[in-house]
Order: sequence, then structure tokens, then C-alpha cells
Amino acid sequence: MAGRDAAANQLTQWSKTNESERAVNNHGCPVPSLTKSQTVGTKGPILLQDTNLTEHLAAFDRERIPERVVHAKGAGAFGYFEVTHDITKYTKAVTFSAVGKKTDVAVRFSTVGGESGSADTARDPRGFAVKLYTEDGNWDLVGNNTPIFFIRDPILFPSFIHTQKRNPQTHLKDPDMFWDFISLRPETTHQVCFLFGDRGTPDGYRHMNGYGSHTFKLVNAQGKPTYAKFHFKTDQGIKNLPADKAHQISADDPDYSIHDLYNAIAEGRHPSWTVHIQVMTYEEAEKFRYNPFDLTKIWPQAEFPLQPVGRMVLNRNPTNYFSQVEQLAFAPANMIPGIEPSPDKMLQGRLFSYVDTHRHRLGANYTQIPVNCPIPSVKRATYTRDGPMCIFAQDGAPNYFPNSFNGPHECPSAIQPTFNLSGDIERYNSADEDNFSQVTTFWNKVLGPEERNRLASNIAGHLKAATAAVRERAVANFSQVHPDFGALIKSKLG
Ligand code: HDE
Repeated sequence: MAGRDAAANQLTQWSKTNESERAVNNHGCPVPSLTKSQTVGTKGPILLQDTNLTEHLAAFDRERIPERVVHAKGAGAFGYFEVTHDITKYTKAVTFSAVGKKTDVAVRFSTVGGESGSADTARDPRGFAVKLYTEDGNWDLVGNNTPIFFIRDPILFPSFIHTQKRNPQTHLKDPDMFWDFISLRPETTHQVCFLFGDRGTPDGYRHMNGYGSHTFKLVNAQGKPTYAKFHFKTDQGIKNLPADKAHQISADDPDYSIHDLYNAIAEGRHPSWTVHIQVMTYEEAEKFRYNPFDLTKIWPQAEFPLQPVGRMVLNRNPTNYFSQVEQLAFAPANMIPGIEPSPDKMLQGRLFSYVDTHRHRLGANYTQIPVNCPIPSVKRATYTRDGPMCIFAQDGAPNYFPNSFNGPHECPSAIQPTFNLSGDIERYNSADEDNFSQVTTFWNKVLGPEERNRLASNIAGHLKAATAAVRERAVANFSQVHPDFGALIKSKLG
């Protein structure tokens, strides 16, 4: 077994603890053969009565479901979140009710743009999605390894993603599409500098941070709201792959990150993240110098320091990838009392999109798939009913409300506090809301000379394939971050 890792030994391990059982068909009837179809004579033809064969083929014909339209390639694992610091002054969310409290989690990490067979080490943001199975139902924090995002209005998302995927005619990745959109929407600059910097190729999923990214609203037991952001800092330390190594691994081991996560957990090296929040009061948000709900910007940590909250540990691999990871359905709309959406337009758009895609990808009753179910102590007392693949029976409970027969009742503690808003309804243009100042700070204060050089090289290496006008527009944007930045890219473009 020399040179074989835990992932390679999975079948050997399984066979040590499992006896071979008789094979049955999907109705439980013993199967006569797994290698021989039923034929008339040795040369055939095959009989329609061979339902053993037809069940085999029919099941195979239906094995694939639509892959996720983004974040199709990923790895999942299970574990727990433990509270280490009291934040009940900010939120009544049951997850945070006491120091030491543990909540089970399911986590899925992913790349974004590639198909489900694409290489793990591609230059791309990484998804960092966490489902917390709480006593008040499932709370999903569906974040990335970046605290910011490319755009600030959800209506741009389908176009943005189209430009990162394949050209509709050539079916190829298209540098013109990519850089045309990026350069026409300069609010992408901040995230593009993250993407083409060192953190654009993290070394697997264990060595990267996660961010809830959006601003959320925390509400305490007295109904007082506070705005907050969530940060998951890797306890393994940040580790990135140099661009050439990432490129090489994409050929040698395209499933590098799945391998790394699976083996670490199987070998007892359980990865963990320290969880922090940043908080901003309502009053601070009203007066803040820019829109605190703008997803293309961070909240400076000097002004809004990280406050420790807890720790997340992953200690269990899935036992079936399809049922537990492919069918795992995250939705930013899944919040629990004490955690609410902020006005962030991107978050608002996501509140719709995820549950919508799940109904398409997994079916109307996707919440009944075990990995998506709340913990057993959460009694599923609802007035929603039936539909395809409904396995959750509510026996004789009334299916209408109000009723006089002890049907499920409303829950006053889940009522959200009043939120006063006024404004003119309009389609506001968010294109010019300060696209560069935080990127300038990033260039000036965060990056050293070598990091700047690598960032410019990575951008130029990709941008060089775009058409001249698009290249020039992109360079002009980077020059607005800092003239040196634009000049460096230009020189590397030759
Ligand atoms: Fe997603 N995104 N997204 N996204 N996203 C999906 O949902 C979408 C955005 C993120 O491991 C899809 O179940 C819209 C930001 C992760 O299963 C889809 C917008 C952030 C995952 C979708 C965004 C994310 C997804 C595809 C703009 C980080 C993978 C399959 C308003 C804060 C979750 C699915 C997993 C997946 C839509 C922007 C993170 C189509 C409309 C911002 C980690 O519904």
C-alpha cells in the first residue's frame, strides 16, 4: 500500500467493515445476475421481460442532475461550530446562546466558473458555504474566500457569469468577453485584484479564509438590531500556490483540493477556522462615508475591529458524495431568528436565486433530502404539502390555517423588528460609486513590491489575449487605482 493515501484506500477500508450482501433490485427483490442479460439463445436478441436489465439501464440513464450553474466543482465535509465568545448582546440567534455551545455544520467549498470536471487549482474565487443545523432550523452562510464581490447590483450577475464561462458560438473561454465586461464595469476592479493576486490560487481549501461577505443584520433578545459581517480565519494559515505550480497541478491532479480535504479529515488532521464578526451600529451605518452595504467594499478593520465568536471544525467526510454534497442545497435566504438580511442589493437578489435554482436542480421537495433537513428535534410542522417526491407525511394534521384542530400555530418570537425605510422608487445607477479608493489602499498599503509585480504579471498574462480596445480600457481602469499599476501592466503587455 506504499504511496497510497486515505482517499486511495477508501474501498479497502470499506471492505474491512462490511460483509458482501445479496444484491437486490430497487424493489428489494434478489437479482439473478449482474453480468448476464436474458437472451434468446447465446446470440440474442434480449427480452423485454428482462426487467433486471431495464432497471439497470433506466437508472443509469437518469444518474445526472443539472450541475450548479456556478460553483459546480466542489468538496464537502461535516463538523461543528462552537461558540467561544458571548455575542448575545448582538443576537438572539440560538447558535450563539451560550459559550461552549456546539452546532453541527455541513460545509461545501468550490471553484466558481468551471464545470464539475474542471481543475481545482484554477484562478478563481472559492466558494465557502456553511450550513448550520440549529434548533431554529437551518442557517446558511453562503460565502466566498473573499470579503468582497465583483458587482453591486444583482441584475448584472447573469451577464457577469456568462463572460466568465464559454462563448456561445465557439464554446471556448473568451478573453474578450471576460475583459470587456470587467473593463466596462470598473466596480469589478477590487475583486479582480484579489483574483489575480496570490490569493486567487489558494493551496487547497484548508488554507484559505471564508467570509459571509455581505452585511447582515443581527437582532438581540430586546429586538435591537446591529449590522455585522462574518469572517472565518483559517487556523491552518493562509497558503497559496504560485501561478506556475497551480497550472502544473491542474494537469497532474485536477482534483487536488478534494484530495487534500478528504485525506486531511480521514487522517485526523481536522481543519478548523476561527470565526469573528465585525459590527456596525445603525447610527454608524446612517452616517458612514460610503454605502456600508456595498459588496465591492470592505469595512476597514481599524474602524470595525474583528471580534472573536467561535471556531468551526471539520471532522467528518461524506460517505456518499452525490447524496450528501451534490444534493446539498445552500441558500442565503435560510436565516434564523436573530439573523436577518441587510439592504445589500446583492444579498437581496440572492435571497431569491438560490431557492429558485434548488427547485430546478433538485426538485420542489429538495428540503426533504436528508442533508437539507433540519435536525430531528425541529418538528416539520408546516402548511406546505405534497408535490413530486414528497416523503414527509404530516399524517392527520390540518392542511389549512386558521383551523380549530390544533394545527401548527404562529411563532411570535420569530417576528422581525420593525425596519423603517423611505425613498423614491427608481432604477439607480450604481456604476460610479467610488470604484477605486479601496483598491488604491490595497495597492499602496497591503501589497509589497513582489506581490504587485505578480499581480500585474498575472493580469497581463490573461489580458494579453483580449482585443486592443478592451486591453486599453482595462489598463486605463488599473491606472486609476495607481498610475504605476497601469504602467506596469502596460509594460508587461508589451
Ligand atoms: Fe452565488 N449562486 N450568486 N454567490 N454562490 C450559486 O446556487 C447567485 C454570490 C456562492 O456550494 C447558485 O445552489 C446570484 C456571492 C457559493 O452549493 C446560484 C448572485 C457569493 C455558491 C447563485 C450570486 C456567492 C453559490 C448556483 C448575485 C459570495 C455555491 C448553484 C446576486 C458571498 C454553494 C446554487 C454550494 C452558488 C446565484 C453572488 C457564493 C445560481 C444571483 C456574492 C459559495 O443560485
